[in-house]
Amino acid sequence: MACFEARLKDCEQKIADLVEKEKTMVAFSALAEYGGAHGPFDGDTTLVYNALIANVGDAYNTSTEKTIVAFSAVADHGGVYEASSKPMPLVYNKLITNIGGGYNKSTGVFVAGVAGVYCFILSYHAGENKYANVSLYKNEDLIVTTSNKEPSKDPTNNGGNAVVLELKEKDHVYVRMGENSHVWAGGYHTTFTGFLLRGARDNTAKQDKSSCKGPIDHSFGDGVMSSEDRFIYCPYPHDQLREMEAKLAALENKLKASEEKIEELKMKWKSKVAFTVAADQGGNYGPFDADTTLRYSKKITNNGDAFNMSTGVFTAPVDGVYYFIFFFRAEGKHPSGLILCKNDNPIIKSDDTQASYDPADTGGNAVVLELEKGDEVHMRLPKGNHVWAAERHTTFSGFLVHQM
Ligand SMILES: [Ca+2]
Ligand SMILES: [Ca+2]
Repeated sequence: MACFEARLKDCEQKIADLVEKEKTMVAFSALAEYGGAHGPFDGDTTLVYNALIANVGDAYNTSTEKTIVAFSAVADHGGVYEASSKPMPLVYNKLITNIGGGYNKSTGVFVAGVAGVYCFILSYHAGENKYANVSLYKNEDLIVTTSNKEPSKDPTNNGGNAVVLELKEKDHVYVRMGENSHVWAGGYHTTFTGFLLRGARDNTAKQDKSSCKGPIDHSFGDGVMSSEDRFIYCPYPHDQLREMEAKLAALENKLKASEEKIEELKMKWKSKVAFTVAADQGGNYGPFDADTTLRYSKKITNNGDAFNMSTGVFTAPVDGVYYFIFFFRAEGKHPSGLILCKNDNPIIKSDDTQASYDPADTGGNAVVLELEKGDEVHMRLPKGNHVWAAERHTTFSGFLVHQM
């Protein structure tokens, strides 16, 4: 029983620590340790002192929880910007915003100064009756794409895509134009945006149960005690024994509730939900005779596992404000479009009409939603519609903005 009481006390202390974390005493000292020169950067930068000496109260975050990284840039090369027979970097050379200095407008490359979860959104405008193909890369890996076919009678197209990505420090993210493709880089249209959702944080604090070694045997065995036992234990009267057992059971329940509370409090950190998934059915998908939930079978990011890869349904793990963004590509053979639904109710949509002269288009939309724990969000492919579900064109992303 003493052991249970100790565990319970430990749990209660942990709960108090977690709840009072922000009210505890604060004192820190930290060093900037980057092995030499750090910078210069393109814009103002938060210098993260990454080597801790002391951090009472855990208020100084070496790994960036409160670091701000956000950029937006426009490709402005005076008009048509064209790749040769080889892919080439799409350099968004005009800065709108570059907090944290991670984006380089000369090279078009964003370098993660801190590890964490980032969101990127890219868009292009294309004219001149030429093929457009634009992809976002992480290091050497293609992550998402948006493209159009060479239009016959459709002189103008727009495209875009978005992704939530987990990056390590120094990971590169950039946009590349596919071979023989082009965009209109005349200012304003063709943009690249990125921001840090949240820095990496160590959530791996382990529950220490080592103070209770092995199962506690609080029975009196088969009830037969040696005279020595009797001497040591002093036999309890029956009702006193029952009382102790009841007390023990109550303690066990309280302990279980406390341990669950600890997990729940830890979830507050852990449930920073962020996902990006891509529809990967190998080409044209649909049309079908009835409305269908679009399944996105290629997982790019699924922090918190809130998006169910087999059903295509996102379930809010906590009450909060969430952001969702989707893009699709489709050919003109049939109507195309997608509807974002909250608990089966349509919220926002994007669609395009059937047109034989129009070989391909992309569409997309975004929304901020207040969700309760258990609310579901999915993308509906309406009856008679189709999308292009291949090559990471058709994607669905979302993340928790603020937990309520
Ligand atoms: Ca169209
Ligand atoms: Ca088109």
